[in-house]
Amino acid sequence: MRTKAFAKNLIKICSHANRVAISGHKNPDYDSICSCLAMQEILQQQGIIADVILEKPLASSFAPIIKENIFVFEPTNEYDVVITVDSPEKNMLPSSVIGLIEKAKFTFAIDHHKDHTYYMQSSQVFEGESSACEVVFRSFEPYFTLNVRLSTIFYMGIYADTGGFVYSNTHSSTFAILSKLLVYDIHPDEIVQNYFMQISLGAFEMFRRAIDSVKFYENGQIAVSLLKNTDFEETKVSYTDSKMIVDYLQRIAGVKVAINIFEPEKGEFHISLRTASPDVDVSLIAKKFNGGGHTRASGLKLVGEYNKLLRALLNQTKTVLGITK
Ligand SMILES: [Mn+2]
Repeated sequence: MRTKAFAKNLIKICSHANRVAISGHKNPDYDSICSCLAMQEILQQQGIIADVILEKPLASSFAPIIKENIFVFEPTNEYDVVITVDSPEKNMLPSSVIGLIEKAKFTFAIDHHKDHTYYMQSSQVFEGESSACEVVFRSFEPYFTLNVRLSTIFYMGIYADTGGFVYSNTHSSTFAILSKLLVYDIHPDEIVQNYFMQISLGAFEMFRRAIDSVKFYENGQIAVSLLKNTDFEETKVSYTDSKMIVDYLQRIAGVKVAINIFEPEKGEFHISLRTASPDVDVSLIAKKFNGGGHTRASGLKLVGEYNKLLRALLNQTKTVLGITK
């Protein structure tokens, strides 16, 4: 349900607040960062100063939209209002933000995840919408004036979460927003080349290693890649820069589930699940292990012995695929 009251109420409460904090999820992606920055700019247009809280400085790939922003990394102030974006669960937030929520008078969540857990006092969740950026755009449209920077922010968030406007979460409403953004001189070709296509040499080295690691199961229906802790130690490449493999294996004909495993810290496994099959829901695999996400793209974290957890992952994947034997 689209509620205009949410935006009106949020603006009203923020305009009476001393301090407003905005946060996305840990290990932020473009949609998370961009929806934070969009909220910050929208509030600023309403005469409200808000801080965007981050766990740690961002990778340089976020450069075009962050240079004029000051993030708060270790909040020492208390905030009377906390707004979260793109975060379906409280435990996905930076720990400092969880502390801020406990002390805040008013708390709001803006999200598009279908497994949103309604952990804030007031929530605006449009399930299945392309991105948190789209939810922000639709909810707050009466309260902002687009400009080059805000249009760039929305474009980058929506581009990222729709895989370049092709995932099943891309609706006519998404293109309706894009047509409004492209009125401004935002150079989508340069944004896409410089921030989504171009990769560092380190990212390429990790992609090469990940490709080399791929194993197939169940007659090629399941593909598994693994970047081990030794790969991270040898290359010194960050986890964020090692994820190029994530959207790749689902492209192989016959592959129904791509399981991409990363071990940035010894014994701690970050797992990204992808599918391009319309009849497969990878969030059902992630949920089994307390992970979450979307039908086509989900993630989870596991700690333990690799062979054991791989077996558990494969078993649950087979169940989701309806493979009984
Ligand atoms: Mn998102």
